[in-house]
Amino acid sequence: MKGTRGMLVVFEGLDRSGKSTQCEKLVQTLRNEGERVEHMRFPNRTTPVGQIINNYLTGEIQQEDHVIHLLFSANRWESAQAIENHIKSGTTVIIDRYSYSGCVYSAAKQNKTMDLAWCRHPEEGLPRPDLCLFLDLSSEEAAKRGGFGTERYEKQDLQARVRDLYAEMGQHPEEREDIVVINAGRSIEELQRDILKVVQVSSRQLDTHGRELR
Ligand code: ADP
Ligand code: DGP
Ligand code: NA
Ligand code: NA
Repeated sequence: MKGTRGMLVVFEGLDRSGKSTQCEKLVQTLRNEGERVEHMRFPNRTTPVGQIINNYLTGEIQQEDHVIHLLFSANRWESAQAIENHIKSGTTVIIDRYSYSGCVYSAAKQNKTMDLAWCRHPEEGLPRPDLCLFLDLSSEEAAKRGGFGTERYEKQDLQARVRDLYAEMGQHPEEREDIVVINAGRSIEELQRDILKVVQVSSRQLDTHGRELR
């Protein structure tokens, strides 16, 4: 794909919706086409902040809701400059979860002082994705898939609220244009084809409208 900068594409969805599977396939496909692609994921559990998050998710430690929210956000800010540098140098960046997760998982806790608007604030100023692929699957379908139920948020009632909050974010003027809803209840191959098409369309739109950073 021509152009002066790389695209920023993020995958979002419930736990077990197929994000990591599709993220890897897209990275491979684009690399096979000769594109430079950087593959990232959040939370990035390898940094000191990420290790605290990991211990929280596995249940080894507790954290106050606002504190862990800000740490998840800090974990993205740790990589913000790197993301921007990659994009500017013409590398496509594909990320497994981003700010949308940051907002909906925290808002799903129903803490009185943490509505969606509050949860958005620490995310403001992070590199803005060109495209957010939301892999949409019901919490019932997600629960049927392998491995569900080991980490902190992998409970069906919370996941159901997360899905509703993703839908709410999809209506918001800030994110509406960036989100494409993908029906994730189909085969891996079907999804892969659909996702590639959406990415190609989005890339052509960038070529038409200019690739300056947003
Ligand atoms: P996520 O990253 O969203 O948690 P994964 O890609 O890890 O999801 O997939 C979760 C589980 O579901 C894995 O066992 C994976 O093999 C399986 N899976 C992924 N995509 C599909 C699909 N389209 N249909 C059925 N099972 C899938
Ligand atoms: P995984 O994507 O499988 O590595 O799981 C990460 C878990 O953490 C998953 O349940 C979603 C949740 N999560 C991801 N990002 C954030 C965030 O920024 N804030 C909160 N509260 N939870 C997040
Ligand atoms: Na998970
Ligand atoms: Na994953």
